[in-house]
Parts: sequence; structure tokens; C-alpha cells
Amino acid sequence: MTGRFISLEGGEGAGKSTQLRALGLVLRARGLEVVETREPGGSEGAEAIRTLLLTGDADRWSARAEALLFAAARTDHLEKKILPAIQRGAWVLSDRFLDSSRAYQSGASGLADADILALHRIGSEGKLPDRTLVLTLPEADAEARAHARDGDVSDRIGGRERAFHRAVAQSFVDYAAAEPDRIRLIDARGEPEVVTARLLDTLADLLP
Ligand code: T5A
Repeated sequence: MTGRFISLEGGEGAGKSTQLRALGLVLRARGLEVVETREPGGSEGAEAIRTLLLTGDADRWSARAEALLFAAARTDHLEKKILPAIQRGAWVLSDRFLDSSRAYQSGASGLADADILALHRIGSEGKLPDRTLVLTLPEADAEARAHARDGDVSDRIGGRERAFHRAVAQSFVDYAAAEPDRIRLIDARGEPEVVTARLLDTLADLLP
């Protein structure tokens, strides 16, 4: 079995967690070992950093401090969970990974993309997913889904203004254009089953 590493990306409420679970079910039914995980988090140390990052006042961390914390969490997540699973032949499905740091801490927060990539090289030897699936959804639909689930409650980063989230969405589109083999945009409109089928189509060349 060849282990694979797939990340799901996109803005808040696009349906990443829903699709990650659905994809996991389909892949397991095909006899694959699947490890579902998330960022920030996924390992004990990274989950502790997640709490630091997502709770507290809006100005608790600067963009630079945030970028370093996300990178440190990612190092632990990779070392403890992702790499061992890939090495034993599992498919790792991660709800967010490096491209979220690029979109949120660079594209929408003003740090240089090259600096985020440099942190990733130092912390995680530049490890990239085999494929990154970016769920795209019109702003109003994404807000409606997030609101239906959470009401007016949001975390430190999710609660930022519309312009911030627009810049995040545009960044993902730009990264997909620059790296079309790895990063694919997936239309997240429609029933969950329809979206899952689109994701599977986009993984067809990697599936055994
Ligand atoms: N962050 C993260 C950074 O800034 N830098 C980084 O490097 C990283 C890794 C993490 C935050 O941290 C930031 C980004 C984020 O702001 P989080 O709590 O992990 O936050 O949450 P998010 O990743 O933002 O994801 P969400 O939980 O907000 O949304 P999802 O997972 O995209 O959406 P999901 O699946 O929970 O669905 C939302 C709602 O819509 C419904 C679901 O049932 C749910 O109620 N839904 C649908 N409804 C209709 N049709 C469909 N097809 C639907 N699919 C789902």
C-alpha cells in the first residue's frame, strides 16, 4: 500500500470537516487505512497550541507570532501523526495544512509567502500533501452554513471581518493557479454527496 497525504482547504464553513468524514468513509470502504486529522491540532502538542491560537482576544497574537505557532504545531503534527501514518501505508486526510498558513497569515495578514514557506522548510522539511483540495463556496453561502452551525459565535480567527476572509479565498485561488498539479479547486455548492463525488474524481489518479 502506498501512503498518501491529502489536505482539504478553504474558508470558514465551506464544508471541509463534512467532506473529510465522507471521504474517509468511501476510502475505508475501498479497503484503505484512513487517518483523519486536522490543523491546527492533530497531535497532543499541536492541540495545546490550537487552544492558544483560537481562544482569547483578537489581538492576543500578532500575525508573526501566529505564523510561528502554526508552524510549531505543524511540526509536532507531522512528526507524531502524519509521517508515521504515511510510512505504514495509510491515507492521511487533513482538515487544513500549510496552505492555510499561506492564505491566512500571508495572503490575508500581509506576511510574505516566502517567509511562511521558509518556516515550513525549517519546521517540517517542506513536506507537502500529495494533493490539496480547496473547497470553494460563494461568500453568502459560506456565511449561511457557518451561521447555521455556530450562530454568532466564532473563534479568534474565524470572527475576522469580511475583507480578511475575501483575501483568504482569493489566496487559495491564486495558489491553485500557481500549482495546478497539487492544488485543485472544488466547487462546494450542492448536496454533500455531490461534493464528495467531485472530490473523488479529483483523487482518481492517486487511488489504487
Ligand atoms: N488557521 C488554520 C490559520 O489561520 N492558519 C493555519 O495555518 C491553520 C491551519 C481553524 C481556524 O484557524 C485558521 C483557519 C480557521 O479560522 P477550525 O475551527 O478548525 O478553525 O474551523 P475551520 O477549519 O474554519 O472550519 P469550519 O469548522 O468553520 O468549517 P468547515 O469544516 O469548512 O465546514 P463544516 O463541514 O463544519 O460545515 C459547516 C456547516 O455547513 C453544513 C455542515 O453540516 C455544518 O453545519 N454543510 C452543508 N450544508 C449544506 N450543503 C453542504 N454541502 C454542506 N456541507 C456542510
